[in-house]
Amino acid sequence: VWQKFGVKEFGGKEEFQQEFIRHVETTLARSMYNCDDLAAYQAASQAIRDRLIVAWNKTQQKHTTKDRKRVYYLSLEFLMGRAMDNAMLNAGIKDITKSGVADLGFKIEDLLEQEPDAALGNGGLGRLAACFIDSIASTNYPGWGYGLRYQYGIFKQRIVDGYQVESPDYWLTFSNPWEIPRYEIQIDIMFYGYTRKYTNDDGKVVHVWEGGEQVQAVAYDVPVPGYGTETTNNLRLWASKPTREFDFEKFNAGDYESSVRESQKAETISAVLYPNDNFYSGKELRLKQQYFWVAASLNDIVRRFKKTHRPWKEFPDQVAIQLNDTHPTLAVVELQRILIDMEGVEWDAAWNIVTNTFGYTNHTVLPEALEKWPVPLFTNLLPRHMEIIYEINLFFLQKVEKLFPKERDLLARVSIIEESSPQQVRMAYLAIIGSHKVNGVAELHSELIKTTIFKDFVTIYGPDKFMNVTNGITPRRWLHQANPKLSDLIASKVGSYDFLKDLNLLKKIEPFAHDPKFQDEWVTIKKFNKARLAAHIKQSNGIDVNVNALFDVQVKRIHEYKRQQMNIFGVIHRYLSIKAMTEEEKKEATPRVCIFGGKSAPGYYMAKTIIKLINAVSEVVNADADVGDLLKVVFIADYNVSKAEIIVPASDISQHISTAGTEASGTSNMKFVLNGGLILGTVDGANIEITREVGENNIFLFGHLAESVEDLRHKHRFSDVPLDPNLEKVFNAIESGTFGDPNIYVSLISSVTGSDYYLVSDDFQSYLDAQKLVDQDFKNKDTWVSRSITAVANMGFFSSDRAIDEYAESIWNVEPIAME
Ligand code: 26Y
Repeated sequence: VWQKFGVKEFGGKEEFQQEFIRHVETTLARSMYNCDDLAAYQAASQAIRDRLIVAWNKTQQKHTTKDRKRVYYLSLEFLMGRAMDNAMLNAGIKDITKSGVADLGFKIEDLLEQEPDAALGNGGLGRLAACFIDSIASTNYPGWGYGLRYQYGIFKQRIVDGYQVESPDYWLTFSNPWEIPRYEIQIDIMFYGYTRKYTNDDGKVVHVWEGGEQVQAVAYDVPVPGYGTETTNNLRLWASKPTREFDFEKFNAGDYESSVRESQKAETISAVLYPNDNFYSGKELRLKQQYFWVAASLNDIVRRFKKTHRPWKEFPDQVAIQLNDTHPTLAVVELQRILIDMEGVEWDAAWNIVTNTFGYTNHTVLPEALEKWPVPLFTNLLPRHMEIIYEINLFFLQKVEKLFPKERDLLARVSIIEESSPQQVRMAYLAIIGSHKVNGVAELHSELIKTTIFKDFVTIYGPDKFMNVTNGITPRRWLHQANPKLSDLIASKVGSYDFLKDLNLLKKIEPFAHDPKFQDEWVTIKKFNKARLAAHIKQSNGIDVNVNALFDVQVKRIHEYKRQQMNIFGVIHRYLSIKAMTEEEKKEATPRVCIFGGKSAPGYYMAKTIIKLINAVSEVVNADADVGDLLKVVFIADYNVSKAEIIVPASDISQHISTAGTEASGTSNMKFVLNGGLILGTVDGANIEITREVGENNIFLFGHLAESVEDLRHKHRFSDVPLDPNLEKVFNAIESGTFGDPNIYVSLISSVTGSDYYLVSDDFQSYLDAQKLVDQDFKNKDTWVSRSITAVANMGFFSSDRAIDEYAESIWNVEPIAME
């Protein structure tokens, strides 16, 4: 039946089928008799995409005629995952599509599996950008995302002999129906060269930048359909191409090869995503990517603004630009350059426009993740930008000196240029100075940046420039799409699916937390989701897991600060305990399945060692007949958005156990609780706010607090802190060869027995205690399920719609534009 909800204008099932067949026969040039799942996926996508494009066009026209302020979200990463299911659900056409393809002999689930997972991001930051553009569209804000169209997303991970092995993720093998190439939108981008200045006829000093290498940016547009609204926004991704005249001379002179080599070099700019999460490595190509993307995006934004024939001072009334971390900070400099060098705006007026346009979001306090570009590299690649940075810095330091004439060290501390050798450009400082608002991503994190890394800037600007916007997740993908049965059950009590647009309506299920029938249905759905994951594990790892066991999950990038090593040490401790149990004791024990997943940066030795240990433990434990169903250990290879959609709904417990003060927010914590899993976590990031919302009885917290971390680290440095005795037993087991060659784990162990920077030993006992509580509480099924329901009922705050409303209200000053 055609639902009223089909906001993206499908006439109904028959019309969909006609479109589907037309695309098979014409777009794909295939016959319906020779149409496999891949072709069917492509044809169905084309049919859906056509609808999105109609809605996209309407939306863009509307936004242009309304002529109101737009927001641009600049992110080097958009971890979108698959598009088809999301497009159908957001457009309200899943039912007709599903039954439409079924009539033609296809299962929708099989078609969905054909789509490659668009993994143009590393982890939390990239997925946040994807959730945010979903919310911007769903809440009817006029807003675009700008990013890079990497030909290779984050590498694919395989596990060979327990080790991570990377292979390239060429995700564009078959044409991508979810993008619209805009070959007509081509922007010239320059690198290198030199600067000159001269005095023009009016006696004005004019700066020019010329003589460098040129490449072209080509736009690819990805429609972003809002849920339950016709609003369809745009994600514009840039690809690099050689300029049309690339080496015409060489080509004419018959030097084809070097001519082609040059052209290939241009394409490498957008070829590959850097696979580092929370780790800076100063590669020139990365800076090139940043400038390429920023320059193309600003050119586009400025061109759109100029069409309105407004005076420049109105630019910030029409345009808000959000910087997703420091990666797009060059935009600050580029806009200043456009205004003063190209448009003839005076410095001060231009700088006013710049600072009123930008907002900067910080995502980390880890020192190794802060971008600092060496001045020589910077000057060579972007000579004019370096000059402008010096000017920005000069004016800024003059202002600081006036405000604090006696504080000489302050100037060195806040200078954009770090006086190291070579000198470095501190991108975070440039981002702060170039923005009107700076925000952290959870309350604790936003406090920490004010009191630690950006303390001096609070002194200079006052506290109002700094604020918090706690992250959120889109309930469309992370509840409705990933867990349709739970979404349906919730809807049966809420009375509609309105909670997918107003997540606070989840409160309406709280009265049913102790309702036996509701509890039963809740448990049945969890079991179904666990069985779905168990089937996946059986298929990919060949391991049988018991769906009645407690599913304990930690999936996220592998990083020492996230402490997967603590988790696996805990698993070893559990294994040793089981080995020491009597048969009577075994009957009392709670069976567990410990599930891990996540990628390590290819060059991160310690993270790779952690993966190896997890797999080594898995091999030994799963094969040990003494253990049986009491413990299974699983490492799921190639964790990505699509796998998260299967894993997240299946957890009983998920672990978010970073050293306090290191995880800015975390967002998977929100996804797990929204799906009825409880958290075992530290007092860190958004765990704190989740505790406040769901109540402290419905979360398992442990470990030292952020405020003690510095002291503890100090102790490790200046005295001999004894190793936790349980951890010592675990290390003894590893060192005695229980999990294979102990030499592999020497540095992993000594990082703990040595300085223990991440306080694994300090938190270990507290961690084991919390785990014990989890085991006990899981036995009490009634209480467990009521806690699960209560937790979900109180997750409304963590919708990314709420986060976007806060950005819109307090940073962007943009308002929704309703369709119709
Ligand atoms: C310097 C560069 C190579 C770099 C690349 C990626 C630096 C950082 C990152 C990624 C950072 C990241 O993903 N941060 C995470 O952002 C999430 C969304 O705000 C937070 O929830 C999470 O705690 C934080 O680690």
